[in-house]
Amino acid sequence: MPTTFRFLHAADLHLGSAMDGLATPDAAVAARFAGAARSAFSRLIDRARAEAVDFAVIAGDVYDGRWSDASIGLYFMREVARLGRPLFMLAGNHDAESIVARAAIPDPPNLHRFAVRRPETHRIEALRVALHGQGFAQRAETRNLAAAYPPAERGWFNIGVLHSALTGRAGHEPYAPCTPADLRAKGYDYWALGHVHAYEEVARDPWVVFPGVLQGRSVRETGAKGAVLVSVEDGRVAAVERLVVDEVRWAQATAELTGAEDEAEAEARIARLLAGVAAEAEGRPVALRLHLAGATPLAQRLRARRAALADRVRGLCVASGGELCLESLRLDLVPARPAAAGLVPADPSLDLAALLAEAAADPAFRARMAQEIAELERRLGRTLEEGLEALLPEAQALAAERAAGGTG
Ligand SMILES: [Mn+2]
Repeated sequence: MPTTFRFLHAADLHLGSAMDGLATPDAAVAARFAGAARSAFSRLIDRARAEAVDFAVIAGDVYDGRWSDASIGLYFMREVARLGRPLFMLAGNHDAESIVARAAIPDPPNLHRFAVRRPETHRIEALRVALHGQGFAQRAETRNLAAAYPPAERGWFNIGVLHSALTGRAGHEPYAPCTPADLRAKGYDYWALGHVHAYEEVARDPWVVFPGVLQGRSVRETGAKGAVLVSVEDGRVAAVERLVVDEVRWAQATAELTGAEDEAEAEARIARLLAGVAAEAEGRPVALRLHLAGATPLAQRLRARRAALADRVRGLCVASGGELCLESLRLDLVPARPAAAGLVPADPSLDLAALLAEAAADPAFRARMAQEIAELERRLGRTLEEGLEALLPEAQALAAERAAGGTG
């Protein structure tokens, strides 16, 4: 009885999704981003064929939404047929049965869908594998679908396939909610989840895994993306490894410019950062959101020449050794006096509030204030004396606030 096999677990292909926020004048780069979701899935099929996996599971959101035409469906079916192994899939919230009509395109014979009205079990007799799952009939599935899944079949390797946010995940609709304890109670060996776009190994006993989105689609989905390859030996999970197949990548990085005294130094720091981002992407195009942060005497000049600065950074992107383009440039800089100017640096032990209170109590200071107020009264033609006691604390608070804000 062969109880040693390997399978692929993917989810959230979001075929047909637009790339969000990429503005590049380079048409070739833009086209590569636009086609990235398909390229990533085709690469996944290539890997599955090369690894000779026994079967594959896709846990929902194959399609991002209703098809504008049949080309996305035809593409997907062609790739499923090319896999040449059984593929089990269910509908998620984005491609719920009510959203994606598919009647026009017949499924290839190796494609098996889970029912949406009730849990369904598919079996691979030769491997003694039982897969349990239920797809979404409607987008907003608020029931605990897992609760109705059948108990594990004894002597079989049991896989639960589920599109769910579990107990809730930031940035994801809380669909098909359930707890890890609900899943454990079924006695399955592996839970193939979908819906959450970040890779997450939720548990190992049993294995509960979100493979994450197959291809990042905006700067909110940064880093390596792909699916997982699960190896089963003697009926137990022996290894779960990520298969990184993304075609393009999104990244966020912060260049720390504190202490950078001139533009050459600032650019050198940015260039070092960009080289690191490019290296990490391993040859893929990267859409980068670059933050410039810190306290530098350059702050005001950089802010004032933002457009020129962005062009300068684009030039550094070209020189980075990778294929970087700028998603956006965010400036989070505060001014600082140049160290070379020989000014006394701010003394953190200086208690501004105490100094102001002392000044307010000083008879000479009060006499000077009275003089100023008398002059003001003369110009205004009315008395301000009553307002003096009220104005002082406010002036103190304002001065303290400015000092804390670090404007120099
Ligand atoms: Mn989803």
